[in-house]
Amino acid sequence: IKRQPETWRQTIGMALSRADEVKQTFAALQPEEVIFTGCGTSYYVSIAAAAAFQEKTGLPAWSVPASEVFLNPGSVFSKKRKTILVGCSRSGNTTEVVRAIEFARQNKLAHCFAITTRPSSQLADKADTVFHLSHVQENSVVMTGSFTNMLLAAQLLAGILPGDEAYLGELKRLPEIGEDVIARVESLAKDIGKDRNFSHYIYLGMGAQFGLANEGMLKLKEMTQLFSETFNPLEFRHGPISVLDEKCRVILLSSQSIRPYERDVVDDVRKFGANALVIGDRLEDFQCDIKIELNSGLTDLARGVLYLPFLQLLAYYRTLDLGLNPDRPRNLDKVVLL
Ligand code: F1P
Repeated sequence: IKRQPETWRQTIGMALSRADEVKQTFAALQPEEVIFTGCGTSYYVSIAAAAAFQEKTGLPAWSVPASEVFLNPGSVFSKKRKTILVGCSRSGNTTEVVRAIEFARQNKLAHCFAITTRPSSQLADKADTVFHLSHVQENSVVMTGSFTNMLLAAQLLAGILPGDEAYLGELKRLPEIGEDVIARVESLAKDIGKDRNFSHYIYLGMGAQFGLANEGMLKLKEMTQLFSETFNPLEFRHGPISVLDEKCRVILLSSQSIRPYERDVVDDVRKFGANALVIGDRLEDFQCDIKIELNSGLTDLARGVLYLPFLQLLAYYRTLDLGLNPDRPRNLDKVVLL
């Protein structure tokens, strides 16, 4: 978890060294949409990546779980559009994502791009273009640094294609800011992780932050098996809010662009007796139980990976407090095969 900023530096170097080549690929293909896909954590990368990609490139971009690509292709592909399919996978060997790429290529439905940490994998072999993150080698079953690095690679691509120097400049600052964030939040995560008062964790996030909220939720679920779920903050009020009680901890991944709406949701969370933790930038105007300031000074779409170290460390320390081994999540293997 703590070595992530150093790996982000290498991901930035890798992506920028490929800038001319990927620009040429996209220019030659003239895609009309980009679909990001993956499984589990890598699907959550896809959700956050698609949001940044569409905003920055202007190309329609969205995400689907990899199984939808080959089991439900009619609802994924429109024959009228030229598509780039981006498969995200740490291992590059998860059956669903490999089949998704195979299916799209065999049926000439898309040009296939891969983002993976394993250059010698089925996904890397089958894709037309590959972003290799071979400097990110994780041995753990639960993914941490692979998530942030795959997301950062996709965000860099989203900045490179339109030549958005302001966005690329923000992304280049992430390693340094990340080191500061980790140094400041680790002891907080440890203390909060030891708090035994909560048996139900709810993660809230909107837009790209929805993918990140899901990833925070999944880390806690995989490592601790505690009950955890994710909602869009405003959707949360349309029913799910009825579950709130003093056993719930609600973790909001704040986006500055929707701040007044978020404040109302947090007020509701506290009104109904639950605990509200908010993480983000410039949190001074929230009335909540815990604030985790990222202090990044970055825009909502650039700040993304900075939320993760705290969420990962929180899950890690909660796991240790429960007497469980965070490297041995129940019922889960490193690579899920069909
Ligand atoms: C995807 C995944 C992870 C999960 C576990 C098993 O792997 O399902 O989301 O946490 O590690 O694999 P991959 O396709 O990214 O290798």
